[in-house]
Amino acid sequence: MANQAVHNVASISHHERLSTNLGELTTEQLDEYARTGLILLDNVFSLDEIERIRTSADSAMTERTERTVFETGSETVRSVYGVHQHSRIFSDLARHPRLVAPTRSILKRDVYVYQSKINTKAVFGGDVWPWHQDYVFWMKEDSMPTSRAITVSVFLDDVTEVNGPISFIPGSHRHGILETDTYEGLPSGYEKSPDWIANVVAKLKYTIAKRAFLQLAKDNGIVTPKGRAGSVLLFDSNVAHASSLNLSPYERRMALFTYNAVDNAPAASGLHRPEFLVSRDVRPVEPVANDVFVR
Ligand code: 6CS
Ligand code: FE
Repeated sequence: MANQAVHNVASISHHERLSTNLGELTTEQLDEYARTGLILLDNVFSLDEIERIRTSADSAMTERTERTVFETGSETVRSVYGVHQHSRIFSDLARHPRLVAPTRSILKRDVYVYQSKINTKAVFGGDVWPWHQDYVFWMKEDSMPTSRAITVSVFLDDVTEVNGPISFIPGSHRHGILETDTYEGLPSGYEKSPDWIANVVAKLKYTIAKRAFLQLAKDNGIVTPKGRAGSVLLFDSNVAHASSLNLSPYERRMALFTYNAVDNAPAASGLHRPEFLVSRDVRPVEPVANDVFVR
């Protein structure tokens, strides 16, 4: 029996060692994610790899297409959506093993890219994201069946306490959909925009009701994961999160990819939002080579 036990321990640690090499999460990391609804991985990409991604992010942010969302009443870019559908670098990043492997190890399913965006949180003008849960938008707007989706943020700049980090209530994902306030209609300043604009600007259509927020924040606290450019943050589709203004002179660009379990794809017939907000391509992601960004 003892040998068997030793063998088992050896094989588990061997597997863990292998799995961390492949970018999959370790047992401890999976436990942390299950408990809190988020996990920050430091220094996943080198600064040289990030530099290449930044160049593409900046050119995406200079484009003016229907995928570009501006801050209220200004020419400041808030987000650019569908970047994985329109740029080779972001198509490769969306399929990078260092993003896909951790995601698959959590969902334990094949995944596809549901949505991608660059959130710029511009210097001296990047506006707030009020407290919300992402799954509420995907359930109400796209009829996503369950919350088995994960958003992975790649830090393109250092994220600090002063340039608008994302705040989370750890463990809030375990309460399902929280009491929600719904704001119908087009937010002021966006009177000529399509309906979906209320899903992506500072005056969000669905926000967490103050009573539910206060209770959870008091019980669970608030965390604001910070890290160097190249760090990667994974968070659950139901974890409560928000971000404040960027009052600093430092940019806070993030590339965010939402991965959905292939067997959780909403029915294509029910989709009314544009392709750059909810992808119709539900084929499992085929990872690219690990050194795709290494010159
Ligand atoms: O509606 C959406 O798809 C987007 N809106 C928010 C507030 N978060 C999820 C997603 O990026
Ligand atoms: Fe969100």
